[in-house]
Amino acid sequence: MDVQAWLAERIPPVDAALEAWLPAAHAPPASLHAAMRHLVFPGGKRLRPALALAAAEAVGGPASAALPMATAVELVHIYSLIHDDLPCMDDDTLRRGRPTVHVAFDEATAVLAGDALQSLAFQVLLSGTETDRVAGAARDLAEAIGAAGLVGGQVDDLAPNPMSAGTEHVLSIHARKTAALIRVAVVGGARLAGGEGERLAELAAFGHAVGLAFQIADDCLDAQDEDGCSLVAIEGIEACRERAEALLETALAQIEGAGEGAEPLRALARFAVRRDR
Ligand code: GRG
Repeated sequence: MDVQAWLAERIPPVDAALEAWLPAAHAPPASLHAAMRHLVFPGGKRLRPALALAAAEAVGGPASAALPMATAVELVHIYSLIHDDLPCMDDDTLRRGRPTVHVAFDEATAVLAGDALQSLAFQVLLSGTETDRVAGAARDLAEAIGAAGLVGGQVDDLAPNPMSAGTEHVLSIHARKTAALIRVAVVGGARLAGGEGERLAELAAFGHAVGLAFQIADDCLDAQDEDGCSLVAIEGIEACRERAEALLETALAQIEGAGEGAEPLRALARFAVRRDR
């Protein structure tokens, strides 16, 4: 299938929702609002929203049912990028070729913009009308991005030389720091479209494997970066490429029985792992 054509149709409503929910850049406090928008527009690949929408289609719903989840996961993703770039964390001055938020604004504004984006994510998600589905998705999102997920993974990533603890420890960091948000995007998107039971369990396993494969593919793309917590430094680039492909196969096997409606999800998984940026 033509994943670019699918994305060209599905992502504009996500961009429109982000635009509608984010406070206007000129409204006071303008520095906060402009900082919140800095990495949202222009955005990145919008991979997590795309996965949420595709998961909705995979369980037979319209992609539009997953729009609150798609919007929320992108807001959380942007918050995590802003905080990850801070001097007390990765200390990066450039992201996607533009100044990071603490460079374009200041450190306090960057911290607070990240905080506000995280709050806005839950506001958007909880504004969905199917209250039982929304409550499940919000609970899953909170778990995925807290101490047991994104934040805990980041803490272990920031520890001195996390790679010295070996492959399993690095995979555990990747699982929490990267795969948890990808998994919850998939599961939450499916939940909002009415997915339940075994289908959600399969999609959770799919999301976990795609998330790990995505991060290992990222490690391969950043192989020359000696600062990050990367499996490439332990296993070498060829072994990592093979591991990412094996995880992709594991992921696809989870949704083997999901039929034609899961084609966009399969195509996105391949794109996430085989991309060149
Ligand atoms: C600070 C709480 C906190 C968490 C930070 C997600 C994260 C944890 C940090 C972001 C930096 C990073 C390298 C994360 C690993 C996941 C990853 C490869 C993020 C980049 O995702 P893309 O490629 O980004 O989807 P775009 O630019 O396309 O939006």
